[in-house]
Formats: sequence, structure tokens, C-alpha cells
Amino acid sequence: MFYNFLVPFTSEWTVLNVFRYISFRSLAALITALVLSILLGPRFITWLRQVKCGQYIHEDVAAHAAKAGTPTMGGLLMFFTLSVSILFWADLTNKYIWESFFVFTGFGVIGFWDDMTKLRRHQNKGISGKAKMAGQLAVACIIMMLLYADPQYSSKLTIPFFKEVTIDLGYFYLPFGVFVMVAASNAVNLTDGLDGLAIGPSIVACLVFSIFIYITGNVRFANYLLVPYMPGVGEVTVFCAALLGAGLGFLWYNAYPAQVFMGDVGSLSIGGTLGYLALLCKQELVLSVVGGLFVAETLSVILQVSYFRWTGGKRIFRMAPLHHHFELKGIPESKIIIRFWITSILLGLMALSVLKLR
Ligand code: 57M
Repeated sequence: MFYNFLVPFTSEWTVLNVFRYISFRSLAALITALVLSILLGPRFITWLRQVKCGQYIHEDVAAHAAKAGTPTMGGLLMFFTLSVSILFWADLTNKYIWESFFVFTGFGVIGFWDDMTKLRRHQNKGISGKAKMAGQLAVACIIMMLLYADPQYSSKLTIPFFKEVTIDLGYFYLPFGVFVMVAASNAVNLTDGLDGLAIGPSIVACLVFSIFIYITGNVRFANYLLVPYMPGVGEVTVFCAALLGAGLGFLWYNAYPAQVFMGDVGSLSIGGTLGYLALLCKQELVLSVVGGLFVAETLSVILQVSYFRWTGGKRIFRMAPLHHHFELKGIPESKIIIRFWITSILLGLMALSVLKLR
């Protein structure tokens, strides 16, 4: 909004030129979302308690019993602070800003519906798996059609660490992109089982993609680092920064011992958005590196369930997803969380090295 209102006056007031800079507006977006989240957090958590948004807790992991009644749907706070921040700082005529916002909101609505269903039923059973998947597919298909119809967007898959190798998937890029967003959304959701466990690695991934996105939208950096240049995409750095601020602000209250959980409204939207950001900057496969923890958590579930069915009841892990395995081995929750964060920072650095190691 500031960009759209103030930039026309730059010829009279040169100081307003600062609003042209993506870097300045990104920093402002991050601070706005972060400060708003920290300030509004306590009232928001009290409100969630008042409207009885308490989390139902499984009995299988004894250590979680003390978490009963912790308010959930903290993702709504992220949605609010992100929206306000974008409204203030982004160029509202940029189509990629609206696409990003659509993905975040679209997946968020499905998560909200799931959370509300759980609360209404007073148990951990939300909407059916089929309904959830149908909603996720619908949002992802709309976005993929928009991206595919974009003349500057290519269906070529970038291969990390190889300068000149790309694979043109043609029409197959559409289902591929849908898969990336839906898988990322569910993977973040599966990981969201300990305090700060999902939001920490999500913040790292968002930071990595904000760097990729900035470079993709800057002709000089893109040419120098040999990444595909796409005019207009750089503006999404402001969106990423707002998401970073909202995520950090949420972590303030979700840090162990958590005062609030994000709920599906948070996890599905963050995951889907990370998938979209990876597709937008043509670093589709880098997502599996920076999001390696999400991949490991998902694989642990796939392996556990397949092995359980195949052997008629035997398990590979004490319990899936992976974080429950470590919990049941007796490792304290805070230690598991911090070790997962350290791993995700290392994975983030590895993902960034793609820029130079080719
Ligand atoms: C949701 N969410 C938590 C909170 C959060 C197929 C199967 C593996 C699915 C999986 C599953 O349902 N995963 C998705 C995981 C829940 O958190 C809520 O859900 C939101 C995210 N969707 O924001 O609102 C619980 O997680 C804990 N939590 C925290 N801190 C946080 O910041 O401590 C969450 C956020 C909360 C709280 O206790 O109540 C969840 O786990 O329900 N299912 C499972 O993960 C279950 N695993 C399982 O059944 N494994 C079997 C299968 C694979 C054969 C096995 O290995 O034998 C476990 N879930 C739990 N207890 N809670 C079973 C044990």
C-alpha cells in the first residue's frame, strides 16, 4: 500500500525513493509482522481460551498429557499479522504477491475447516482424509494453472548442482507442481507434533527461499548466479519477509513449553506456501534439501505404516512420525526440538550452497 501510494510522489520527494527498494520494504514487513505478533499474542491466546479452542491430546505419548487444553489455531494469528504486513509493504499490483497470498489462504481455509471440525467433535478427528485432499488438490491445481499460463514461467525442472542440466516436463509439470505443494503441506502438518518443531524448520526454509526469490527477480544477481531470471518475482521477497516475521512471532509463544499450537490452519498453509515458493523460483528440488526434516518425518510414517501392514503389526520405529520415536526413547522434548532445528539450519546452508556449487 505504501509502495502504491508513495512511489508516484518520488519526483517531488526523493526521500520516498526508499519505498521502491524491495530490501527496505522486506525488512519493514518482517518487523511489522513480528512486532504485531508479539504484541497481539497474549490477547489472542486469551481469546482462543475463551472461545474454547483447546487442543485434544492423544493418550499414547504420556509426556503430552500436560499439554491438554493448550489453545490451538495459532495459525490465525500468523494469517492476520502476515496480511496486515503485506497490505502495508507489498506492491499490491504485483500478481505474484496475490498468488502467494492465495496459496497461504487457500490451504489455511482447509486447515481451519479441519480444526473447527475437531473442536466441534471434541476429539482429534477432523474432516475426512478425502475431503482434505480434495481441498488441497483444488488450491494447488488453480495455482499450477496460473503458473503454467504465465508466459515467463517454464516447465523445465532445474537440477541442483548442475549448471546446464534441466529437464523439460512439459504438461507433466502441472501434476508435478500440484504434488510439490500438496506434499509440502502434509509434510509440515505431520512434523507439527512438538513445541516449535514445525515452525523452526519452516522459518529456515522461508529464509532460504526469500534469498532465492530475491535473486530470481534481480537480473544482475540472476545472471551472475545462473538462476532463471523472472521480472516481478522479486516482490515476493516482501511476502517471504512478512511470513518470516509472522513465523518468528508465533515461535515466541509456541517455543517450549508452548502457550499455543498453530493447528492445521497454520501447518497446511505454511507447507503449501513453501511448496509454491520453491516452484516460483524454479528451485523445486531444493525444497527436498532445505525441507529434509519434513521429508524424513513423512518417510518415517510411510515406512512405519507399510511395514506395519506388511508384517501384520510389527514396527520399525517405536512410533511414527520420527519425533515420537525419539520421545519414546526418553530424549527430553526440548532436546529433540533443538537438535531438529540444528539439522534444519545445516540443511538450509546446504540448500544455499546450490547457488555457488555448480
Ligand atoms: C498432526 N499433530 C499432533 C496441534 C498442531 C498417519 C499418522 C502418522 C498421522 C499423525 C497425525 O495425525 N499427524 C498430524 C500431528 C497434535 O497437534 C495438533 O495438530 C496440529 C497440526 N496438525 O498444531 O494443534 C499434537 O501434537 C503435539 N504438539 C505439541 N506442540 C506443538 O507445537 O506438543 C503439536 C504442536 C498435540 C500435541 O500433543 O495434541 C498429533 O500428533 O496429533 N498421527 C500421529 O502423529 C500419531 N502417530 C501414530 O498414530 N503412529 C502410528 C502409525 C503411524 C502406525 C505408529 O507409529 O504406530 C501420534 N500422535 C500423537 N500421539 N499425538 C500418536 C501418538
